Amino acid sequence: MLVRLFWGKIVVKFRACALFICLAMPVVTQALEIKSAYVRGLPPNQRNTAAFFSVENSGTEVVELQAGSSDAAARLEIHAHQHQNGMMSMQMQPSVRIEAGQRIRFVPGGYHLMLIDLKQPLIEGDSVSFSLRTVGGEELSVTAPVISVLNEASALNDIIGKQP
Ligand SMILES: [Cu+2]
Repeated sequence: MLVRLFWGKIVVKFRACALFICLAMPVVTQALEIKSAYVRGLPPNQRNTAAFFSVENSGTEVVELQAGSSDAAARLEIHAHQHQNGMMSMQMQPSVRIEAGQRIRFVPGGYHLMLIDLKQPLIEGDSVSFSLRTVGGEELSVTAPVISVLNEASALNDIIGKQP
């Protein structure tokens, strides 16, 4: 697994099988790219928060993305927002399916990665590491800045606004 780290941007590429054990088969390379990740900073009495980012599958196969873990929180869950009977609620998703070539945005009101039972308050300027997994067993490590909910407009715009 090859991990390249840029400013706030993680690229993880992995090969489905090693060359030497499958010379007779095409080498399948899958790639997930996580961009513009940030973690929402909330007042210190809040025990939970969320991480937002965009994730693109530039590979040729479907990837099922799952929550991993973080040193900053007791556990991580992927949630979706749902409207039901005029109420908005969050529902845990065991995984999120990302088709080949598809980009999914984790944004407020949509999919988001919940950091549940924070070990300490997250303050703007901190950075938080967390992981995501694929059903195939690959792990993606992400380090994201904490941005206060009061200042998140431009970070959110990076996820929503500037990408095709
Ligand atoms: Cu949630």
